[in-house]
Amino acid sequence: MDAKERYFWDLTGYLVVKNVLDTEELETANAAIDYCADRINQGEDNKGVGDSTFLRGTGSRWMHGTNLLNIVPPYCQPFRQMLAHPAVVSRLNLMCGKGFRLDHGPQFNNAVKGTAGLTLHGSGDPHKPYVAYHHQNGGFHCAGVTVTWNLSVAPAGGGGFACVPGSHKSKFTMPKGVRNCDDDMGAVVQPEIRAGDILFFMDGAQTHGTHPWRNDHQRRSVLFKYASRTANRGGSRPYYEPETYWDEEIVSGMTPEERAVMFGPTSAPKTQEVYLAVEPDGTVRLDN
Ligand SMILES: O=C(O)CCC(=O)C(=O)O
Repeated sequence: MDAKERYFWDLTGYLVVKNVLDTEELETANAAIDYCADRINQGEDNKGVGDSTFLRGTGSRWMHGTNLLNIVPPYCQPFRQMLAHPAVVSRLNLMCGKGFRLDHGPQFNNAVKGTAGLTLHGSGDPHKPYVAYHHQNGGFHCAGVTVTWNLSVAPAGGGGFACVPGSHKSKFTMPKGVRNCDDDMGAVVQPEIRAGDILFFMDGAQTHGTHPWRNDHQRRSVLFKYASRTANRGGSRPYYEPETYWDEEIVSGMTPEERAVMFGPTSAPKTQEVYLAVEPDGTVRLDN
């Protein structure tokens, strides 16, 4: 990561690195996606758009139940090569610190002409210290960074990844029109990303989402969700349930309040059962 990249990353919260994959590598990765394309699911129309008009479109498309690292060889190879690619390691060592790890993914995000966008999210709102961005001693740190490998071009204005540059440092609540893109005040950018480019973004710290896909060709993006060594982003996995994180016999018979502190770490708990409060009379209760 050179000084120019460092400046852009710190300023905006994202970075596009060009031409990481050559033509042959792109062909191989696209052939691997073709191999398992019948596993692409399409969700309900407008599911992730909330009350937005701008983001509306047909259902989002992704591969469910298939991890691209685990498809039959040789098709898994392109994705295994992406995992600890030098272009990734050299930058993540600085962005989220040495010892970073893959938290979840890779996630294949697909789109065809008319596919809906995704409401903008992140920006540390509400503040999540475990994936937030901060500076200390002349360096920076972001505990949640996603690296997107682009297997087809996303022309500027054509849809796909969109973000609010600088939002990882914002001190104020995001206006609704920015979040749903109906009145984005010019704050939202959908950068051009060409096939073979990789995108780094501060997933969690920066406001981001997707714009509807307007191109005749498919969107083909593979998202690797990395975290700092001690951060944990994925909240939907069984491993954070008390019975898995500990052993079943250790948590068996615990009260809901005792069990609340036995969940494994995650920045996105998919349950209210982890929150506690103390009543005025000193009783500890689940806070939901
Ligand atoms: O598809 C994308 O590029 C962005 C997806 C997204 O918003 C996310 O992974 O949180």
